[in-house]
Amino acid sequence: MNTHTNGSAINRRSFLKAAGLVSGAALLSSCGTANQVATVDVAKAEADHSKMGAPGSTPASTAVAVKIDEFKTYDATLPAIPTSPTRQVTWESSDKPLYIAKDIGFQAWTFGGTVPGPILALNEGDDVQFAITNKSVSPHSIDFHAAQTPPSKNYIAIPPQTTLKFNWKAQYPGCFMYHCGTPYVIHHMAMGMYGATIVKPKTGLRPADREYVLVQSEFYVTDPVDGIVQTDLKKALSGNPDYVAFNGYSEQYKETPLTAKVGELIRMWVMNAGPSHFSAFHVIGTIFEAAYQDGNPANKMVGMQTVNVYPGGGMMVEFRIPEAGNYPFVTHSFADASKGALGVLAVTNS
Ligand SMILES: [Cu+2]
Repeated sequence: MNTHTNGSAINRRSFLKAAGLVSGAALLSSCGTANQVATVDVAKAEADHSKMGAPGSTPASTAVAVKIDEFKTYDATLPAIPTSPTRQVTWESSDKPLYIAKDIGFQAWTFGGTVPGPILALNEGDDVQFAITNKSVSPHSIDFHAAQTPPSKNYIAIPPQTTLKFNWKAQYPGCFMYHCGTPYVIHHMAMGMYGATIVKPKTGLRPADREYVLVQSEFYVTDPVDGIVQTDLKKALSGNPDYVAFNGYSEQYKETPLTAKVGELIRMWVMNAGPSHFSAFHVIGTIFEAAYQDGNPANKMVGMQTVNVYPGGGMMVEFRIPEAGNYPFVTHSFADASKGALGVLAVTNS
């Protein structure tokens, strides 16, 4: 993205174009017109960030250590899907420090207090009655890739301490992203505001013995201050992350493997939240019996060794393991695997 006009600013239109958002009326409407705001000023964005109570902004003379909740493994199991065709979904966005790697506390912006946010599991045809209250100190928004709805009406900025409600229908099955779309979008996504929506097809899927949801994402961070790191927007714009993770924590499923048994049908829903890197999802030691682009059963591929999960996209893979052992899963984009996007599937005989 060679669009820098000076040391700290890039042309805004180029920025949005690079982010695939140049036609995003809602995004423009939530931050003024393109004419009103000519540049993305990284320094300003960082200054705004520092006003948001981020621990890194605390002057050294008055700094206090930030308390971070003990890390809990993100449960990758696909939740059971209620049979009711009307789903009331009520979330909060909030600011929260949490761990993204061993001993690395990170100042996050969250949906539901975790990174990624909660897994939203639906059936095709479900009506979602959605409400979100912004408990953060900065404006946020939400964009469901699984929805078809006017962004200018529903993907708008939600001021702090206010609630946005809108309804949408899950008309396509698949593995979809949701994320905050508030400018600067890459900043809000790099802060942790994303998650997966899984929509099961009304025609059903063959029974699986295990169903896991993995969200790959990148973290771009500053040096720690008071034991906590912040998002480094310049690094995010350069696309050189410090950590890459499945479900928000580098190597968490290496420490706490996912499990399966020999011969079981294993289904993984893999969503790539980016914000910028492609995922080359691969399970070492096996081949995918079937893979479905964006998780739609109509998009079937067979015998895949590695699948391309682009930023903002999803994939569903199915496979069986014939012999017990530990089977690492990675992005085969190995710089990112080396930065934490790897885990282990521990397969036992019984
Ligand atoms: Cu946001």
